[in-house]
Amino acid sequence: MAGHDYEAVKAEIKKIVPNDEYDDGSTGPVLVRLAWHASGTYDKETGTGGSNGATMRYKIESSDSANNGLEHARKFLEPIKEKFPWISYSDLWTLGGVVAIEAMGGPVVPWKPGRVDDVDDKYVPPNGRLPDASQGAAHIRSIFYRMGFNDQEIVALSGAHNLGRCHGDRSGFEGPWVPNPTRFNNTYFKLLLHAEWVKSKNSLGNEQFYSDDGELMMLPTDMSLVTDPKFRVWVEKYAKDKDFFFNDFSAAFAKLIELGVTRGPEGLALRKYSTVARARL
Ligand code: HIF
Repeated sequence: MAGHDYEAVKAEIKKIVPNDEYDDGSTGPVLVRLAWHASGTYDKETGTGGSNGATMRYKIESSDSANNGLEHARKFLEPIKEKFPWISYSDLWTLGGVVAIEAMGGPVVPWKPGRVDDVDDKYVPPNGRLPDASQGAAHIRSIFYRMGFNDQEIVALSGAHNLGRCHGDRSGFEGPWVPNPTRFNNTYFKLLLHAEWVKSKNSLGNEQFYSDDGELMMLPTDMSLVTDPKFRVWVEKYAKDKDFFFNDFSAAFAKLIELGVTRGPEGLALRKYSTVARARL
């Protein structure tokens, strides 16, 4: 929005990414997960959910078990909201993911400001719209097609599991996907194709896949990207060509964080279901 210094906000977010007291020395991965979960509730048929509104501030959505652990990401961003009270949470959470990706060596993801926070919990999307990691390709497709993504975009987005780790107490899964989980590149795709993955129950009784030294993991949903032939084509391309992956990832993540954002003539997001706003469309 005119007059607001988004570069100053980005600089402050960049400063909080390195953090010796948090996971692998970085808040970056959990910031990326917050941006994605804030956006990934979108349903293209009804136009509900998505990043506009920052509805995860409301208990109905923050208490969806898929969002376990994201309170950390929201807390990391809170001092920045206090410093720049004019920025909406919905802009701040999506920008947090974008800045974190770049700070960890990933591509620049186009980001536009202007999202508007909802003022009550009237439009919180129902729980259960985010993916279930214990399932396979059909489930991933039904979740991401609902948001309007195709197979290529689904696989491109999946490269974000190059970042961070699973925490038993948050999701019931354990461990990182790659040896250096705070550096963004295409290692995830290379490992999917070239490491030996063995299915086994983790300490919480959930099935996941382990590398032979037991240090790395893949979720059942991750493995379906190589067992499903249509997904696998893209895994192979992204494993071979990092620049190609970065380009596709950047476009797909930019699309993800725009879900549910209907912009008016000046590019500002329209408040949800405002009859005046909708009549103007
Ligand atoms: Fe994740 N994801 N994700 N994810 N995710 C986890 C962690 C991260 C799925 C499940 C999980 C995407 C898609 C899917 C990140 C980013 C993205 C965890 C572990 C689970 C279980 C949570 C925990 O225990 O802390 C499933 C089933 C997905 C559909 C295939 C996106 C593409 C990969 C959209 C995406 O961007 C990030 C980053 C993390 C790491 C968070 C952390 O705290 O380190």
